[in-house]
Amino acid sequence: MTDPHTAKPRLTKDNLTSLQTHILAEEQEYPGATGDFSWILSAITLAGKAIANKVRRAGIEDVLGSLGTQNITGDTQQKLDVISNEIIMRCLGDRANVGVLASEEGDTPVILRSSAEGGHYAVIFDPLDGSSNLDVSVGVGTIFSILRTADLKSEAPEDLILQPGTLQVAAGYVLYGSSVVCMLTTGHGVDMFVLDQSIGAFVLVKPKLTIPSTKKIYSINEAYYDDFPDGYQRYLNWAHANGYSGRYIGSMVADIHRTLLMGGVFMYPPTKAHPQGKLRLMYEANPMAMIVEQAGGKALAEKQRILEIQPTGLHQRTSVLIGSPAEVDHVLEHLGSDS
Ligand code: P6P
Repeated sequence: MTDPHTAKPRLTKDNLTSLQTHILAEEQEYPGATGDFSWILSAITLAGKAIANKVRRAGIEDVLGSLGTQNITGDTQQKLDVISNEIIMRCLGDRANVGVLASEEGDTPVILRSSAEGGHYAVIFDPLDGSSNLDVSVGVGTIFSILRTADLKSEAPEDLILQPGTLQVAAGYVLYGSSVVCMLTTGHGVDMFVLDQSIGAFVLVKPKLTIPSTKKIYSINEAYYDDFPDGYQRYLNWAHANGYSGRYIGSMVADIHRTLLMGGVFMYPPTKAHPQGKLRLMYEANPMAMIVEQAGGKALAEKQRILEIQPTGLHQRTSVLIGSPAEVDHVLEHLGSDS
């Protein structure tokens, strides 16, 4: 008689599987899992539900518009940036295994508890990516990356988190769009969940999602065409001549989500304004790179694998070339000796 507690869960399209159930099932499947992830992920999804509620009521409650302040990376802070940041800090703060929190909205990482006190993980996040689009109801999102810190001897905040993306133990995003979507990987493929408002739970809709290998869609802000390195200009000229469509939302979470589901390539190359690229390595590029690679895609900074970049600062920027393997290769073919 099979023990019902150890039998491998059978995921069928008829199952109603919540994110928590799915993570617990995954943890049973992988030796050594201690339930740590489900504890942290339940805090992140709780924050996602609370932020989704705020975003959905943005036009009703006085949470739109900017605060007139800038964060350390020079971005104008929207009211909801700060509100979302506070929600995430409050949800994660009481998770006893979280030692470090680091946010796009915070100058430096926050140490909650040392490794000796049980703080074994760091959560690094962009609380509301794309928030400048909020006033016009364009999809925005929370991006998060989870690193282990237990094995590190240093207690210096930055040392604890400046690890290459290959060491992320989990990554994901919550997209606040026409539906609220959570995309998650713990290193064993990518799973997509949608918030069912009627029961207040993220339910599994696409287990082990894979990115289409090819699709004639490129996603880039072509306004900067004249600023891009020659190779990107050569690629764009080739794409224009080969029947490609341009799709650019200006919100990384929404652009990456479309690329994951439909295929294509998303790029933010170096420009005069951002010679290193605009997007942030630790809490935008790394988590997205882990998700896309786990879904069978490619994620590069020029020609280097994003996940292999050794970070030197919490807010450092990088160029980004992410998407379907065949589409990333088409861009690489045109970069030639540029970089
Ligand atoms: P641009 C949003 O401000 C963001 O950080 C990303 O979400 C997005 O991909 C990018 O900047 C858009 O930048 O220069 O095209 O407006």
